Amino acid sequence: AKAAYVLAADFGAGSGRVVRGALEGRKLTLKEVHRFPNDPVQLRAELYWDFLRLFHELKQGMQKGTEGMSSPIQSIAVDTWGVDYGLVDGAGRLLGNPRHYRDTRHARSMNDVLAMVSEQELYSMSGVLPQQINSLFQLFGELRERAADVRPDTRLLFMPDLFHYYLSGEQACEYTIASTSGLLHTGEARWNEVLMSRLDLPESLFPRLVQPGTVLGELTGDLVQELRTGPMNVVSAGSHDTASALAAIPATQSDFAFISCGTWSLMGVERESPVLSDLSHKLGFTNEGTVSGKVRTLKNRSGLWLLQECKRQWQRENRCYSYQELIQLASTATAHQSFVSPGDDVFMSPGDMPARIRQQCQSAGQSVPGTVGEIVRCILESLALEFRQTLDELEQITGTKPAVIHMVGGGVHNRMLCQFTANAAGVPVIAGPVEASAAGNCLMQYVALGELGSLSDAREIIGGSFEPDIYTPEQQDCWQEAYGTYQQIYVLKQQQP
Ligand code: LFR
Repeated sequence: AKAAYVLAADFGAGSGRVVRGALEGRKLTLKEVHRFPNDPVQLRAELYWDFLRLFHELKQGMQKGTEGMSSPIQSIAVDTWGVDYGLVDGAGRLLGNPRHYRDTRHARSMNDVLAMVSEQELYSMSGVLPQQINSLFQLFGELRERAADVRPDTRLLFMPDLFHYYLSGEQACEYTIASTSGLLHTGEARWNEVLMSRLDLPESLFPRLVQPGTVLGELTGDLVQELRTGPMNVVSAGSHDTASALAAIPATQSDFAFISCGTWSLMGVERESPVLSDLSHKLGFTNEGTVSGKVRTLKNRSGLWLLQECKRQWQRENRCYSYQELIQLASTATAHQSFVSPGDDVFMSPGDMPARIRQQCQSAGQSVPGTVGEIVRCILESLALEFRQTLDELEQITGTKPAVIHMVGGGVHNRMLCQFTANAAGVPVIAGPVEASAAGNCLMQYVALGELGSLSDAREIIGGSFEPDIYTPEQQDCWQEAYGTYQQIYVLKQQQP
């Protein structure tokens, strides 16, 4: 069979890449053609994404991905991190750079909304856990600040939709990315007008919703000329990176938990219907849409963010380490000395993370990690213990204990983290593919193009195309003990009245 080529642009919160996918018979291969950093920009008190730069990188990637190819590229799709959006005016101009979800102002907007609609109500109306990053809160705050800029023909587009718009001229919001906003009806591809009217959000802001795997249109003539790529389709695949990553999990059984680990770690299970109990709310689980119309019940916590920020801080202090060096240092540090709660709010905004980590260890009466190796070890062990905690909670809220953990995303490179996770969780970790978001993005393009029939078809392709690494649990006794300590400090204490 002749190969069918597509381009997948996957923007993470820390870095982006453009990948060329080739489907030949039942085998998918990925070739990374362009990779670039994605650094937030602080401007006065505000934190932004540099959209124009990101669009430039996208174009670079498209050029590199088509250069020298004798076969045509059939389509392109973009997936990105969740919740963030841009506004465009009636002429299609971008109304300023999209705000970053880590902007500290969103906390206030959330409080203002919660004064109007309670947390419980928001949770049951949207299925989405109220968290300050949600588009709903961001938008509420933004509209108050710049009400005059919003006209009847102003439109909101989530990050991937924004890229798709400037590639194709078509305005639409794709379902999986919209499902991170808190603005849809629970588990449905339908804007929540009830919520909009209660919060005075103009319905006119919201364009039509499209399903994952939809051909939106064609690359504009201007871009075909500028980039010399030849014509291609612009597709809404799974536009949320997490939805795309889950589409590329080579699961052969249904009782699995997944961890998509990058800057964030998203851990959960795939289900037919959302979990909306008081317990799942209290434990911090949210429900987002999958590419096949199911639900992902998951916890959205910090992943490698802590490590990334520590690395940046050490760089500022003129101590530059590669990730490999950091892990090497961690491997020589003593095990199970101190733990942090990686998802704690104190770690949310950028800054001197090593200091915050020491601070948290100290306030919890633990030994304070001093060396770089000790800090890195503390982060990785804490992440693994948090995964174990989440696994237990998933069992509590769904009644089923997952038999394995599928881990995908950049975190898979971190072999120490994978092994720690298996050790802490007491179940095997099946790790890979690393570029799950890009792979899932490609697969849904093939579904849109009619090259593949369905998601289960797509998952089989992943199983036959990538060899996973399997980690079996080790050192169960000392990890069990560590888990007890972690729970004592960060879980049980909080449950006491
Ligand atoms: C992961 C992710 C999460 C989302 C977070 C913030 O990259 O998409 O799913 O909640 O970014 O947008």
